[in-house]
Amino acid sequence: MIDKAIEIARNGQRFLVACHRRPDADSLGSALGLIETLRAIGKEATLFMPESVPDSLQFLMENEQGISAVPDGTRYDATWIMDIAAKALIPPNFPPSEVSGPVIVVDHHHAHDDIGDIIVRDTSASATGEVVVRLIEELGLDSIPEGAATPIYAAIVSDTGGFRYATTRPATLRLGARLLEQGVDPWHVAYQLFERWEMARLRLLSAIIATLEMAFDGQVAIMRVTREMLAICGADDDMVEGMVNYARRVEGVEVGALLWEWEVRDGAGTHLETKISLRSRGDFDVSKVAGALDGGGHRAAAATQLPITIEEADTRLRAELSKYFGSDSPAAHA
Ligand SMILES: [Mn+2]
Repeated sequence: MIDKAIEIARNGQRFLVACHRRPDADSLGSALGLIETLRAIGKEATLFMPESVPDSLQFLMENEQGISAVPDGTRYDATWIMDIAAKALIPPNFPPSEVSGPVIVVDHHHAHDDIGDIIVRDTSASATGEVVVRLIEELGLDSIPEGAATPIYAAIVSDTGGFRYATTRPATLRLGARLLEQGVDPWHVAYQLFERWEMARLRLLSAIIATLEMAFDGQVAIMRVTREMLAICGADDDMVEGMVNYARRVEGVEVGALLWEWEVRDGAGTHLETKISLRSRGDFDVSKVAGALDGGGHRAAAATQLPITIEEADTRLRAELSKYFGSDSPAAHA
């Protein structure tokens, strides 16, 4: 459906561009890359950002404001949502269709839900940032617009873990080279994304690693993070991002898991649920486990959120894993 998206980009004038809920570098980087592209072809493009942008991504926002609500009376020719595969990830206050116009999804995940009127999806792309470059080419631009290069590079570096994951293809590295040729500063991006941690985040890492338990004969490592741990460390939920990778890092582990006590705010106040983040070293498909627990994701990275306590989530996760890894021997604390 890329042709339809290109037609809308050419014929429309005013666009809204949104990220998925709790924006990450790929979602925000692709959104900013697309916004700069639409502006380069003479269109109006506005970033829809109803949530706060994590500190590690603030460097992308230097020249961008974003709006948290659509001004009364505004109508868009289309609204683009970047890097989204599940309905639950539609951002808060997302405008109704009479305001948004047709919704165009630009993504690289295997779709979990049916979202959007027009889908531009390439599951072979390492990042949605790569799909944006495809749009740039289809629009007939001969280069990546200035201002789009750094956000697109950030999107790709982030989703490939610094060009390390199996999703890194020759085309990914060629695109990386092209972006560097356009003047992107690789260390600036890597430093902001990976190498600049607040003290509270290091304290949180230490606390999370202290909970690490080996299970299923060393094939699975399970960690947890509770509201109390976050409070003690002075940390917030954004800082939990990526922590699950430390569980996978243990030698011999096939699956790393993080149980994350999650505060849900709704009309009735707040209550606790549990997110489960899963990472595989590559041989085992964690999206099967997440899928069986009402979630989804990729082979190597998947997640779910369940309306149960962290203890109950731990039990359900182990029951699901036992279908693949045999019965769990008594847990040995690392
Ligand atoms: Mn992505």
